Amino acid sequence: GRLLSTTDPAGQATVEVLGHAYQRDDFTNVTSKILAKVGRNLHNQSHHPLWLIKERIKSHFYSLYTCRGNPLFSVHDNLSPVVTVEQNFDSLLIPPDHPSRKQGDNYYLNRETMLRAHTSAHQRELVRSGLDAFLVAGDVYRRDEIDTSHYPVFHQMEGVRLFSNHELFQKVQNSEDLSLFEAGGRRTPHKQETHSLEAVKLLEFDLKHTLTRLVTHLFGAAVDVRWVDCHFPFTHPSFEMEVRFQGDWMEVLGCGVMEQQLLNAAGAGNKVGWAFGLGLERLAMVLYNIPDIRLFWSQDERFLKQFQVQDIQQPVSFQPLSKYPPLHNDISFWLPTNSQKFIENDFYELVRSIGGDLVEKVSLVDKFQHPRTGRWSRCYRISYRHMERTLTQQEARLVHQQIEHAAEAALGVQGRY
Ligand code: FA5
Ligand code: MG
Repeated sequence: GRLLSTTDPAGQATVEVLGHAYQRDDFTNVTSKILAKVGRNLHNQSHHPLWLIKERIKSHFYSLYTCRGNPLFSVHDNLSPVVTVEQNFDSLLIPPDHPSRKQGDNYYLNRETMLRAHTSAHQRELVRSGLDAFLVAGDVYRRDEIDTSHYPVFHQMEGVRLFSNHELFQKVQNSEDLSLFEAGGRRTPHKQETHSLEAVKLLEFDLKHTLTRLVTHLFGAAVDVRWVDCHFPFTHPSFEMEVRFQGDWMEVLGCGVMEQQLLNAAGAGNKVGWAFGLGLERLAMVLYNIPDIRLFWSQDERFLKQFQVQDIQQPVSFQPLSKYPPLHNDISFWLPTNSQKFIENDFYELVRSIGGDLVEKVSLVDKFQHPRTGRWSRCYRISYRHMERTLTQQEARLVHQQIEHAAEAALGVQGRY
């Protein structure tokens, strides 16, 4: 919070986003660097790799799932990223004191409004409008760590599918006795209290089957996939899918059986459903072998022209731009006497807002406590790398010094430079 008020033009009482003015308050922490990205809509920019992967997912769902000859899933890719805090959290049953609401993790316009942190923020309104099956694609905003697969603005695709009793059980023999709901049930690791086990098992199977089909459609049958159990306040049970990428497992999506309380509140209490949210950058990185998430923001024709295919199904053989060498510079400082006052994401944000896309990664390399004063010291290594040319040590030094000064001015740390 504090950091940002100091970097914004003094005395400005409102923040302008997409033509609307929002009253600033003690929650406002959005920066001009971030606001400059709102409205870029990379996912709607024809032949951008994020557009291409979105189109391929859409066409997969259109061709596979139809209802009397019409696509079953409707697609929403133009919903404003400015949402209420209520939409982003409360509508998804995320409790008032949940850690995901922290100012340190989100971009707030003020106490009531924020840049959405996930496309799930639109689940309730779309279900309420009567839709049974939909996809939402959009830009989402988070204050997060800095490395080659995390960026403060990224893109998600949400999918939701609801089933009536008849729809879920139609393929099951002797299904007359089966029911979606069961009275007096208990919540277990496998199901919610109101759901019947039969319903949950079919939903879970359909969800995993749908997503496995999607990734094999995108990557081919050789793709290595695994499921990990996890937790979201708006689904139960919940899972994450990981895909093998460059020798490691990379998380590409979260999903699960929708909490019935959410459906009840959205006027669909007679149905059950599943939902997923996937990271479009992560999938595009795997599909096209894109080594760094910053490249999606590149305006370099050598990058963009590679995605100019005639037909969206045509394979793209992406030639990574050669990687120019990185430069590493360390920064060490004493934390404020009350070390709780130091928010790591405030530091990451400061580094990103000064270093911009020159910063590839920030990693904590050392911390220790002074034996006498009790103060904590931290040392971070900042890796600088330009995507399109070789950086000079002098250029990197200049940026690094600005970061050193700004950290002292804004974060209450004391440089050991
Ligand atoms: C969510 O955002 C949930 N809303 C997903 C969900 C939807 C669960 C519906 C259940 C039902 P998560 O924070 O894990 O979950 O993010 C989902 C995906 O977004 C991740 O798997 C990853 O692919 C991508 N992602 C998350 N953070 C970043 C980031 N900083 N940069 C790039 N991609 C990211
Ligand atoms: Mg996750």
